[in-house]
Order: sequence, then C-alpha cells, then structure tokens
Amino acid sequence: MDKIKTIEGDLVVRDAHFGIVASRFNDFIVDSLLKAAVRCLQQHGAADADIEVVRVPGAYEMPLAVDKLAATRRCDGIIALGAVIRGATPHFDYVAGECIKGISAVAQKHGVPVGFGILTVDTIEQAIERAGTKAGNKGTEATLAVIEMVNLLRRVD
Ligand code: INI
Repeated sequence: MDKIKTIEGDLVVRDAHFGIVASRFNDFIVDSLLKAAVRCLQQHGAADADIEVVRVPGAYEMPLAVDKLAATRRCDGIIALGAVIRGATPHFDYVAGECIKGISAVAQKHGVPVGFGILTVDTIEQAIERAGTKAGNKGTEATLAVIEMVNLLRRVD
C-alpha cells in the first residue's frame, strides 16, 4: 500500500460554507442533532458566518429544500437533519423512503456532499439514544462525513 496514491479528506474546515437543513417534526430530537452539528462545525474550524440553517416542516419536505439550497451554489456541503419514528405514523415507510431517495438524488445532481443525519427508527427511545446519549449523535456523525467529503472532493479535483 505504501506506493499507492491514496486520496482522503481530513476534518479541518478551510474556507467552506455549510448549509444545515433541519426538520421541525420531532423537534425535541432534531434540536439535539442540530446543536451537535453546529458545535461540530465550529470545533472543526467553521465560523458562525460559514453556517446557515434552513428549517422545514418534516422529513418529507427535506429533499426539496436541500435541492434548492444546493442549487444556490452557496454551500460546499449540506447536512440534512431529521427524525422519522415508526411509532408516530403508519406513513413511516413513505416519509422515510421519499426522504432518503430524494436526498441521495440531490447530492448526485449537484455534486454537493449531503450528510445524512436523519434518524429512521422504530421507537422514540432509539431516537433518543442516537441524539446525544448512548449511541452517539447522528448530527455529529453526518457533519464529520460532510467536512471530510468537502475536503476529499477538493483533493480529487
Ligand atoms: N415527518 C418527520 O420528519 N418525521 C416523522 O416521524 C413523521 N411522521 O411520523 O409522520 C413526519 N411526518 C410529516 C411529513 O414529513 C410531512 O411534513 C407532512 O406529511 C406534510 O407534508
């Protein structure tokens, strides 16, 4: 492996602007993801002016808002934050499915890294576990992935 050229992104924010799209549905969970995402960006070097937050009603609306934000070309990376909890609705599969499908399509269409910080879980307890308690914080995880991908794409160029 020593002689093989390997390209990787690091976790230092340099001259980059980030958009966060966060849903209000299940906001008691999503707000913990949002706080963690903002803190993570700041800890890795982003200034407050490099961060903008867009709030949408629910996960179903997320792809359109992410698409619109990506189309502005203002953002080097976008972090999508939400929580779809099965117990809350029989529409779980539709909401979660449309959200996941739509967000992946946006990243491909615009060539902008989009971090997937949307919890899709069976219970509120599972959501709490992934929003800053015993299973970490999905907001942090998605943000780190976006910082790395922004730097990786610049290096691949
Ligand atoms: N939106 C979510 O973000 N999470 C959910 O768990 C959820 N449930 O369970 O219904 C949810 N529904 C709202 C949906 O995303 C739309 O906002 C709504 O249907 C209006 O278009």
